[in-house]
Amino acid sequence: MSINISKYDPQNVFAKILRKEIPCKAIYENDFVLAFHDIAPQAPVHALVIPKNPYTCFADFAERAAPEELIAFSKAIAHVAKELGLEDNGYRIISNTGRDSGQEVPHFHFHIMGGRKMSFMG
Ligand code: DGP
Repeated sequence: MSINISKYDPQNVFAKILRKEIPCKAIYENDFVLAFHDIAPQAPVHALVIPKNPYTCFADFAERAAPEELIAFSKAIAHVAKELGLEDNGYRIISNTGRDSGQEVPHFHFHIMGGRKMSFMG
């Protein structure tokens, strides 16, 4: 599937989750951020952290987000990883950006994965 990261699509699945049009298993929420469990986990623990504002990808977020939003997002990732019990053994955070990365959902997000030993790429 080819995604368009130059223009935000308000019908993407994470926009629908933010509008509560479809459910999610929420983990954490504040004014800027929502975190929830991935529907197709690639590890024993697999969460997604998304900003509430509409950004298509990491570059869009880095360029347009306010400083307090950037800070809140970073802190939320660390907070959620700790809440999920990943702090001691460690975890992986990744954000796919654009077609070649495999980004499927065109609303910027970070994956948090843990609960098993990771190989280099998987
Ligand atoms: P990415 O390929 O980086 O865009 O990852 C998108 C992730 O979103 C993928 O791991 C599966 C997850 N996902 C897709 N649709 C849904 C959904 O409806 N609910 C939840 N919780 N996760 C979803």
